[in-house]
Amino acid sequence: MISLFKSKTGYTRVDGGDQEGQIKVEHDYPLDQTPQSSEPASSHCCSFTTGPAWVCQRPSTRREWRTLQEAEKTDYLTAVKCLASKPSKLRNTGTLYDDFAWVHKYLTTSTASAHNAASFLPWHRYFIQIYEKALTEDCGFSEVLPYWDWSQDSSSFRNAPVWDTVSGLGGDGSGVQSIGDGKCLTSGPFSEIEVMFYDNEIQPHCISRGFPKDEELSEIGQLISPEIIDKLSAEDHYEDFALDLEKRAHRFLTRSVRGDLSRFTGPNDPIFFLHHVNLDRLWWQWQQRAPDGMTAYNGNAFNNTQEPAALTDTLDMGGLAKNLQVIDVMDTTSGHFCYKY
Ligand SMILES: [Cu+2]
Repeated sequence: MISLFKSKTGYTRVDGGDQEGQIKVEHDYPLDQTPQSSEPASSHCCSFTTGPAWVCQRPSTRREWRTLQEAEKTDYLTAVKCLASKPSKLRNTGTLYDDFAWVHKYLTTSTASAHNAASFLPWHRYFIQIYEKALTEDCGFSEVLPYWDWSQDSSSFRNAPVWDTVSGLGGDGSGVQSIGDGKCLTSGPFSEIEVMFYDNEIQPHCISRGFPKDEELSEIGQLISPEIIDKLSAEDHYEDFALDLEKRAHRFLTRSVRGDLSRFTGPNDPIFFLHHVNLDRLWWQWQQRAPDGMTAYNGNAFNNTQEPAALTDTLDMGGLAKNLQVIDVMDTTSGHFCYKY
């Protein structure tokens, strides 16, 4: 059985395979030819003894936005914009860009609703991976997802480099009044994009942001100060760590950007993804540190159930990609994943 691999971001095909995992063949393996398997990805990654297998040989490294070269930032922004020129894979109308907002909103009605629950981190880990795959396969992106370490900007939110109108994602809305207490972006790479969904409605609109006043921003910034993040990362139990991360650091962005981010169609604003890659990074770091980090998973399974969380819980992607189990996404260097931070 073969899983999802691409050698450009570190995947390597291994034919045969002995204890050292000797490499005999090495070339790209197109993602769209990925054999579908109902087995957990991890079960056919690393315990292979005969026939070809693909292993994550050289994980790619996701980097912080401000460490990217200008050309790398441009490549990323260009690929993100490109999603809005590709047709939806889920509906007859709208674009591939809209699909992400649609699925994230759909999730709230799914029986496997992954917010306010243990599944928050694994579901979003898989979701941003699917986003990277769309950027790569549909829009020619050849790098890996960047993240925004907002703790570095906790006391100067407005001046964060991610908001640059040339080499960033554009700043505060400044055009006509739009959805979610925000205004339309009028500058930056995304000022021309029209998105389709707003919460439950089909309501084509500009990307909308509405930063609050500086006083409020500095108050919100305290949720993501380096000291707070360090403290949160020192939690020993998964449930404590995950819920704290979701309810504090995660929500800081909703409150400080507003506009599209104020509803479950938040992926309309591309900052959503840099934000979630950072949350994933904090989880990844926690997994490296905690003694049982690669298997630690507990709490409430989903938002709409009292069931205790289990590694066999399903991550429902609403048709955007095949559903996986939580266990499939625990390790970022095996199975469907091949990255680190
Ligand atoms: Cu979410």
